[in-house]
Amino acid sequence: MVHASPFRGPSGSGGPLSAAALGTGTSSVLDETLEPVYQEVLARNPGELEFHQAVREVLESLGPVVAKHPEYAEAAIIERLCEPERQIIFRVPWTDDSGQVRINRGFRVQFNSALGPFKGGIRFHPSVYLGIIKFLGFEQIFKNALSGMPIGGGKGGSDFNPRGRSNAEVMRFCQSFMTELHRHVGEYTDVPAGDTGVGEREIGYMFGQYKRIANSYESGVLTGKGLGIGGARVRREATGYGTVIFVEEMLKAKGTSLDGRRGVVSGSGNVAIYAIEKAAQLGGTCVACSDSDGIVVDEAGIDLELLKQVKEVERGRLTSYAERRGSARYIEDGRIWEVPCDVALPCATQNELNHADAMALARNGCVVVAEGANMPTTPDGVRVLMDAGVLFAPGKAANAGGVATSALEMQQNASRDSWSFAQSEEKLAEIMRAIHERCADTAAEYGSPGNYVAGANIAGFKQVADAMLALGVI
Ligand code: NDP
Ligand code: 2IT
Repeated sequence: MVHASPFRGPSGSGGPLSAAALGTGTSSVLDETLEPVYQEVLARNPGELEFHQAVREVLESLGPVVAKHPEYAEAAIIERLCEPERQIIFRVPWTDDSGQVRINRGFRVQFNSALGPFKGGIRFHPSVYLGIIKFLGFEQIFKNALSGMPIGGGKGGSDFNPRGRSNAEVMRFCQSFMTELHRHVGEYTDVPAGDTGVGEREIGYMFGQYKRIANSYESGVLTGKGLGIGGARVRREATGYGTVIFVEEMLKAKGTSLDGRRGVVSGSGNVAIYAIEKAAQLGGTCVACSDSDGIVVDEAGIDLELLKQVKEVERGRLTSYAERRGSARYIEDGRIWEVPCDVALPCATQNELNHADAMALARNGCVVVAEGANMPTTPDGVRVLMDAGVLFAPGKAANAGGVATSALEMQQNASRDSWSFAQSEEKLAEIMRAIHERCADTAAEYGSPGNYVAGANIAGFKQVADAMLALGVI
């Protein structure tokens, strides 16, 4: 189903947008040794604009690294990093409730396994095409390295739109998807998890089908499972919690905190809900969130119990939240980044915060932007925020808590163990503090103190590059 979107990035309409629409037109100059690598990526992957954007964003940080380490160029590390190890595209046939046979396209891009088995989520959204899965898989390589866990990078998904589909339809779709995917995944090969449109319900159906085909209760083949079928405590909360813990670390480094701060969060899915929850636990108040139809502004602070009821239990829309909450206003097609805030957390989708949005945030006194979503800020948006002195946390650092906790789930599955909520949450906090420190230290070491984009890209890249060197030309 095609629906109106308040975001200027890809919405429900499917397929790529132009570079101008993505806000990727005004890039800074690349290092002269990296420009030909980028041109080759453009030529080899035509039309995959989000993938081009994600590659360019990393390459823009790597000038000082390749200058200091000629061994990376000699071994063609960057060229190899930009080419996925394996890309799988498959037909997903299923039958809807009226008996009509439907066809979707499934993807799994196994991008890089230098650090461990491919690891990354599965996205179900009508906008999914190869360029989206490749940008997500590429980002995942560096994010997973930053997490400090032994996991490589991959991503999968389908252009299936779960919106409006019955439970039985979602189940049949997931079973058909896994019927093909099962031969490509495994505890030591590739371990998918959730992403947009894929949560505990979908992971449960996919695990059920995997278990049936493989005749093996191989819990470690998927993460994000429900607690009753081998899932880990805090996985559901991990991405949102981790993003806010990262924000708290950034503010702490500036001698301040989240306490008493006003937040605005885009999206109202898994990441957004638990970002709002952790912000409240740390003394902040989130006053707005969104879905792809509109925004809710609730000056009394978002009522989390009601939001969870509407989104997690009823799988409803934000209009339903607004109808039941006296202090809330619903604005159809509203611009969330125009709501004044100290802390902005884009937690919906790629390219949802553009140049004009960044200008509005800076003008309204925003002090920190942290990406709960993957690549939600356009390149020119990032530049506006940084030039205005707004603290900026890129997704591959800020939202790494989700995949890190997935790796903790793998660890618990492998040892047939189950940790308490408190123990798991403390581990997540430790990991986020370590990622923050690593990004900050690396940025300073390479001459860009305070630049978390450079810090994340360089630290993640170096770890993967060194592993690739050690593994030889494969
Ligand atoms: P959910 O499906 O739970 O929620 C997504 C939210 O964002 C919904 O409110 C949805 O609105 C909105 N949204 C998503 N895609 C679009 C789009 N193309 N156009 C307009 N609105 C959109 O997903 P998650 O919360 O899990 O994921 C959100 C972001 O966080 C994604 O970028 C994902 O890659 C990233 N992420 C997720 C992790 C995880 O563990 N789940 C880990 C790290 C990053 P609507 O309901 O109207 O579609
Ligand atoms: O973007 C992401 O990091 C995720 N969707 C989570 C991946 C995972 O394997 O937990």
